[in-house]
Order: sequence, then C-alpha cells, then structure tokens
Amino acid sequence: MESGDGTALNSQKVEDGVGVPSGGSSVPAFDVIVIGAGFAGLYALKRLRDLGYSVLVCEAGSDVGGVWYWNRYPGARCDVESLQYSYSFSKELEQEWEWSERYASQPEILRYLNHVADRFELRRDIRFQTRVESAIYDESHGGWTLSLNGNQTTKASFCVMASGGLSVPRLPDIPGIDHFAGKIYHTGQWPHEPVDFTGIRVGVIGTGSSGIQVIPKVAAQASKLVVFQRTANFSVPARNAPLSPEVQRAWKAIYHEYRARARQVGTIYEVSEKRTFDVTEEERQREYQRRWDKGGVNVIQSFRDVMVDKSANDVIADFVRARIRATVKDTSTAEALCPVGYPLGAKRICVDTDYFETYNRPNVELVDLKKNPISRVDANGVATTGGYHELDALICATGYDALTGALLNIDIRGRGGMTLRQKWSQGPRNYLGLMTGGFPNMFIVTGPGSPSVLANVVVGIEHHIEWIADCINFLRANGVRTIEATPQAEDRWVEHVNKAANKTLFPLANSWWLGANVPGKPRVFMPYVVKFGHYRRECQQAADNGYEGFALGAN
Ligand code: N01
Repeated sequence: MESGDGTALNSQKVEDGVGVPSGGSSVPAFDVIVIGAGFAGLYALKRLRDLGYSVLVCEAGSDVGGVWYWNRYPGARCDVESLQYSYSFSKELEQEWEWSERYASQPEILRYLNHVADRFELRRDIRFQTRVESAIYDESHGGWTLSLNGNQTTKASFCVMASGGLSVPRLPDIPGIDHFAGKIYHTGQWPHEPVDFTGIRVGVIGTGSSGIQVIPKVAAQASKLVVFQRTANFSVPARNAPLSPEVQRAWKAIYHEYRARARQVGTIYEVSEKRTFDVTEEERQREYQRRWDKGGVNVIQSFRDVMVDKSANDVIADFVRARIRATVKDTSTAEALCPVGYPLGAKRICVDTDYFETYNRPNVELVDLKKNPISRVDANGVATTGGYHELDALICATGYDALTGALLNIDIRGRGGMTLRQKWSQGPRNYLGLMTGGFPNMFIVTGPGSPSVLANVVVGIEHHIEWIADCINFLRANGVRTIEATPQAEDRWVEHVNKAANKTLFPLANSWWLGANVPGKPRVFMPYVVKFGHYRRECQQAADNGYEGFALGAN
C-alpha cells in the first residue's frame, strides 16, 4: 500500500511489551523529551529551550509538520481561518508571515511550519525518523527512559506528549482489502509525490472532513469516481478566497485583540447571544442564510442553543438539508447525502469547496452503504450487497484512532509498571487533560479531557505548552522532582468532563470524539466542551494554588 515516507500503513501498530532493547546504544539524558514535531512539539521546543532546558524532540516523520506533514491529499486545507490558525507567541512571526488564502492549504501550512522551524533554529534539537516505542518511568531516578526506533534509549526528567490527536490513521477492516490489485491510499498518510488519477476509476471510502475535501479534487481527474458513504455528513461551504493584503493588514493591526479573544473562547467566531426561538422564522432563516453565504463553521454559532437544544438543532439541520437538496440535481442522490439521525455538529461539521456540487458530475456515483453495505474487496474492485464496482485505485478517508491512539501506541509504563493502556482501559482519565496519576512528569498536549479539537487547536497548544513550561519552572524553583494528578482530582475532572458533555447534544452521534469509530474503544466523550476561557481559568487556578489537584513528590 502507498503511504507517505514509504511506510506500510499497518506498520503503526506497536506490539505490547516493547522494552528497551539489549545491546542498543544510549543517547544523552535531557531535561525534556518532546514527542512529535507538529504545531505542539515545535512550540514546546522553542518555549522550553528559551527557558534554558535541554530538550530533544523525537519525530517519526522525516520533517516537521505533524498532521500537516502527513496529510498531503489533494484538497487538504485547514477549516480554521489562516489568520487564526497560526502561532501568537512571536509578534515578529505573526506580522511577517503572509497568508495567501482565507483558509490555508496543506502546502502553505507546511511552509509556515518549516519557516517557524528555520526562523527559531529548531531543527538542531529534533531527531527525525525517530519513533518513540516505549516510555518507562523509573521510580528510582524519578524520570523516564525512552526507547527510540527499537535500537536506542534516552532518559529525560519530563515527557511532553505532543503526538497529536489525529495522527494514527485507521484503515477499514473490510474482508479482502489486502487483495486489491490497485493502489490503496489513506488521506492521513499520503505519498509525497503527486498522485495522478487522470483517466482511472477511483473509489473513496469515507465522507468526513478528509473525504469531503478529496472527493471534488479526484472527481475532476478520474474517469469514474465511486464514493462509498456510510454516514452522510453535514457540510457547509468554505467560501475560500485569496486573502487581500488590505484584509491582512487590518487584521494584523489589531492582532493582539483577536488573540486575546481567541484565548477566551478558543476561536474567533461571531457567536450569537440569541436563542433559536427568540426570533421569528423569517429572521432565523435570514441568519442561517447570512452565515451560509459567509461560509465556514460559523453557521453552527447562528444561535447559542444549537448544541444544547435538540429542537433548535433540528431547525438548522433542516436548513442545511434544504441546501443539499437545492444543490444536488438527482433527487435520490440528494436524499442519500442528507444527514439524518444525529444532530448537526455532533459529528465534526465539515467545511467544503464544491462537495455537494461534485455529485452533479456525470462521472461521480454515490453508493449508500446504509442501504447496501460493502461485502468484500477483491483484486478488481469493491462489492456491496447492491452491486460490484470495478476500480483502479482506492482512497480510504476513514479517519483516525483519535485523541488516545498515538499515546496508547507507545508502550507507556508508569509507577509500579502500570501501562497507560491498563489505566485507560475504560476510557482516558486525567486532570485538566494535562496529566494522569501514576505517570509522573508526563504532560499531554491537547489530548482527551482538554478542549483540544473543539477549539482552535493552536490556541489550545499554546496554552498547554505555556502551562507546562510554568509548571516545570515551578518544580525546579522549589526543588520538587515529580508532579502527577491526584486520584481525587482526576475522578472529579473525569466526572465533570462527562457531565459537561452530557448537557449538550455532542454525545448523540457515533463520532470519533466518542471513540465510536474504533471497534472496542471505550465510548467516552473525550474533549472538554466548556468554553476555552473557563478551562484556562481552571488550569490557572490549579497553578496559582500551588498545583492543587496534583501530587508533588521527591520521585
Ligand atoms: O475522518 P472521520 P476524517 N466503511 O473519522 C468512514 C480533522 N480534519 O479524516 O461516519 C465505510 O471524520 C466514516 O463513516 P462513519 C477534523 O477534525 C480536518 O475525515 O463512521 N466507511 C466517515 O465517513 C475531522 O473531523 C480537516 O459511518 C467508513 C469517514 O470514514 C478529523 O480530522 C480536514 C469505514 C471517516 O471520517 C477526522 O476527519 C481533514 C468503513 N469501514 C480532517 N470506516 C480540515 O481542517 C470509516 N468510515 C478541513
């Protein structure tokens, strides 16, 4: 199977019980090992190195970028606006970097992250093609021993898990898929060289954010495109456009105001204070339409009760379904594309360019797997219970083992040899999303229990890294060797995160936020749904109270 860096797609699986290899060499000890060189890892390195700590970043890929390094599929683009989806830690960086479009494409974001790495000379402390296979806590010296690529070890006092919430791609478990004679691609591990689909028959499995972006691009090349859709998704138009120098200048003139607001609410959207039924039907429709015309996920903020009141959600969901029916000419295809059975926004809303329009092309066919599930794949194509589709290539836009996958793929062992897998067997447990008890000095960036993917993730990353850096400073200044969440704080936090989610409509869909896309994964709503500003205050309060909720120790 094709993948970025020529890695077999199933090589991500890490066997249980990986230990430090005998006969391997040892690299020097560091204050901090950071795992991952995406947005989070780069900033962790910059911040901690500036504070005087010795830091090593271990990155499995051959260069910086994280998800933006791996996700090179045609159409890959961020659906948070460029001017917001960027670091705020350096005023110079913020002012000098020019974005070319309202929503940056993957190549542009990757260029930005390369620029950041060069500008701040980060590469010298990053080891590429270095996969951390295990991290074992050593109670005698109060730090971590890490195994790198199975043939080297290193030690660190602290670990920062910047391994990403969407970095473990999942291939569909379909009988016969290994026998497919054509090439199979996963959007999350796309080859580095452009893939040409001109004149061939292509199948796409999956219609989440990745599928919805790749489908229009491949449809424009392929002789035939068959989309295999299991769950229809809500998608809103991006209305992407070039970003004019005037708009950029105006934004940059008051960047600090936008950044301050983002730090409170997570992302700068136009959030309505009104509730859906506070206004007349006519006003409501006008507001939906205004936001629809503007483009982007902002549609979901039309009224403040969209994610808490099912009847309010039903009305906006009807509005989106009406737009789909108005766009897609074939009525049965339009009906199949209309999401039903779960609230709008309970699965990550998608943001597209010409997604629904693509189904008006004569070379595109939608296969509704709810009616006719896939029965098998063979050398020449995909069989469903309703027919057979001959294909030359297959694209799996089938998502990720999200939020916990990358952490649990590393053999992490804390106090008493307890594995993180054991500890999280019923779902992730931590305090503030930042630390988990029994695993001292291991910090998690934008993982479960934090707002993570529900906010602008760059805002979350900067917050976490700054909190972690302050925490390490505190420990060093006070001669404390270890910190970890207390069981009581952890219990309270897990209950609070669950309760907060259960007051919303978020848990009412089989989403990856709930782990529902991975068979056997505990069904727990993982992100913290409360406003980012509130979360920030909770983290600050814990720190201000001498790291309340955390146990501070000698080892
Ligand atoms: O993955 P997904 P994604 N047979 O899990 C289907 C971010 N992101 O890579 O819904 C058939 O959302 C699955 O069907 P179902 C963003 O946060 C951002 O698209 O489980 N179908 C679903 O349709 C996003 O939410 C950007 O029934 C199968 C699809 O595959 C997150 O990444 C761009 C199947 C997976 O959708 C993940 O998005 C891209 C099977 N066996 C991604 N298994 C932007 O910023 C799975 N599916 C724009």
